[in-house]
Amino acid sequence: MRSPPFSSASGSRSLPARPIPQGHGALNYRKVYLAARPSLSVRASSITESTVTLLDYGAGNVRSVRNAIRHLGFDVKYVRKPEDILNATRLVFPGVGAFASAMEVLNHNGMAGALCKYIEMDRPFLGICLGLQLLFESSEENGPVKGLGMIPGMVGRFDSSNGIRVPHIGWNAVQIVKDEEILSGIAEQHVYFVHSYRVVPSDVNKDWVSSTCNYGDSFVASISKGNIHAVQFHPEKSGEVGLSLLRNFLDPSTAPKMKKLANGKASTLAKRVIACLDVRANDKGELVVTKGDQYDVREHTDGHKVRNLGKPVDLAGQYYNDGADEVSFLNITGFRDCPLGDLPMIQVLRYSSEKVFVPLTVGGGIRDFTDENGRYYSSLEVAAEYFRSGADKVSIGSDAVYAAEAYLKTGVKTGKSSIEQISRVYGNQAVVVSVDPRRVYINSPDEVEFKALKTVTPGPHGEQYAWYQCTVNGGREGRPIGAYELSKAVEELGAGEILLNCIDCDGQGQGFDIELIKLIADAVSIPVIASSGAGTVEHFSDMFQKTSASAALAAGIFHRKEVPILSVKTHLQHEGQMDLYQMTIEPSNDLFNPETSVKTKRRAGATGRWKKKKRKKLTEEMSAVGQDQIRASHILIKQEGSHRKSSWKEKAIELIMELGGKIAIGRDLFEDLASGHSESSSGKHGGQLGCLGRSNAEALGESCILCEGGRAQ
Ligand code: 1PR
Repeated sequence: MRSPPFSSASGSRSLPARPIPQGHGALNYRKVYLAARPSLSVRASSITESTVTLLDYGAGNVRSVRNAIRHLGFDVKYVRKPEDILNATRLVFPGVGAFASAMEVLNHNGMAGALCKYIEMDRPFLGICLGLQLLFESSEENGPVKGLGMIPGMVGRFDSSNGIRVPHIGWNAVQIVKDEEILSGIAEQHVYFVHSYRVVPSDVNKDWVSSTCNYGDSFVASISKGNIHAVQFHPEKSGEVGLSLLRNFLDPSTAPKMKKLANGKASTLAKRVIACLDVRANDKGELVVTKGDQYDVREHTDGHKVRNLGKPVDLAGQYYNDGADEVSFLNITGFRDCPLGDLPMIQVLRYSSEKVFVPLTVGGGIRDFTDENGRYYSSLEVAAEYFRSGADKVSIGSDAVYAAEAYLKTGVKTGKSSIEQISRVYGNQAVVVSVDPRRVYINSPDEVEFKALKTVTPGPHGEQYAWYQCTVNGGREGRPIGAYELSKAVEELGAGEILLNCIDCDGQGQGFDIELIKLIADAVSIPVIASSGAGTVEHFSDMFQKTSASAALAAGIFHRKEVPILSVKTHLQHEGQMDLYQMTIEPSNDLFNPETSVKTKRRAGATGRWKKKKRKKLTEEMSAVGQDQIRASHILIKQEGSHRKSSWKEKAIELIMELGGKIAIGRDLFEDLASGHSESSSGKHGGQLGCLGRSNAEALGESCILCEGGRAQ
């Protein structure tokens, strides 16, 4: 086995209901969006212009940020010494890990001084996550600890006593409080946050605060002054919205003018929909995505081969395009293989992180181990390699069970368990514990020392109670600990999130185990991801209605293409469980430029008179009211009746996106597009109300223009 190259300690804090579902069938929103953007790398006229300096101070992985910058057409140069900071023309600082250790490294290698000097000179700077927090005077995290002191104020912990789950993980909307071009296109959009500490807006920092977000109470989502910008969220993990912010920073000449300050309403943290890829080597040794029934991944016929549902990198990319809020890889035989010998898995992560701009979690085999050459690796080193390869979070299965058992036995936190080691360096938001429980029926709760519940689905012999036994090694071995006890213990040890599977429900498509999810979600104050058993969109809404889980994960229905991710999100939105679905696309100035490229002209010409007319109209409207006021409904409604086929709607959306309008679409259209039956809506409304009926428009909230009789009101 070739030993992987390790560095001391590295990893990522960068982590991402993503309101950017993709069209199914003919329309690919992301493709349209990207096609409409000019190539930034071509525009950059010199090496200096196209080079971005990235401050990786050695404490973790900045691969996701690097990938996002490269995806936008820029080159990345890493800071190796303090002078590199001073020589930078644009500096991106994706802070990684805990506040104290970051400051220690920055002070030790002289980067702190160089950073302060660079910022004082008002040179282009973008801090991300901890890169925002470090600019403040101090942080409560393991402290107080002194920060760079560039902005007055202290970084404090979210207060979980008011009922919120900490860390704040997931997609939340920002409210703009200061007109900054870098924020064009992100007002009221959901972006991905993952953090336990935050800055509260106050009189002392009000000159700096450019946007806020709401979680429990209001906190600073971004700061801006002159050329100095920093964001608490992760643009590199916030899909297209995040990429547009990065683009605004990297090439301000393309940033659209912000014509209207959109204060926006406070949003709530959206429920996440996660696609999971169980990965293992098949009998030929190729790494494939597989899927089990109650953890049995072999065909029942055909020589009992490992089921092969596709290639990991392709599927991860597809689920990103389909609107997944996160993608998880579980290396399901990691428990028996040497995890770092599994270089294909590391390659899968590397390639996936180049095209997936939402958080990637990887699990399987995260534990201390000794390889065949006698070399010992700590679980921290294993995790570090995963982080370095593009993972945003690691998920620990079997090893977390052993750690919880030991902790419950002795009551002592040794600091040596994988959960403790990894959370200490990377923060607890980077550590997920994956629980694989099996339901055990009993007649009385006194039969076991573990938490049991009275079940609504009695056992095969009429048993009225059940407890959930944790297992290790892919469900092969039951352990003397319940899922309830385990979850509480791992929270205390430093886990930031629980991925709650259920062996009985896995692959059955009969719905989530609501009793189990409620039991665990009520027991802990960290986010819980409900997993196993999803078969219909109603299973998701039912689970979210009945439990306080923060996210839902599914595998089989997505792999088998029975239910697209977009349909799940549409349904959740319909049920009021997801914030308004909308897309904001930055305008492509090229469309208005007399020097428009031949390619664009041809595209414009090809769509005929209709499109030309609408472009003219939209151009006028855009200059009159600002690009964020343009809605698809204007076009959609007016075209109703004259076109019977779905393609006109798709063209309309495509056009809006090219022109940079914000799209708020009615539920009918949304569902039609999701299911690929968009002509049905014209029939439904007889060409009168179009696809944006009043009630649907109202349901979509303020940002929707109501349409009646072909007129926008
Ligand atoms: O113990 O740290 O090496 O981690 C191993 C990881 O691999 C654990 O997270 C464990 O859950 C997972 N795993 C091990 N064996 C299997 C198996 O299926 N034989 N997969 C397995 C677990 C469960 C979910 C699945 C959902 C949704 N898969 O991740 O994706 O149940 O499925 P559905 O929507 O089709 O019902 P370690």
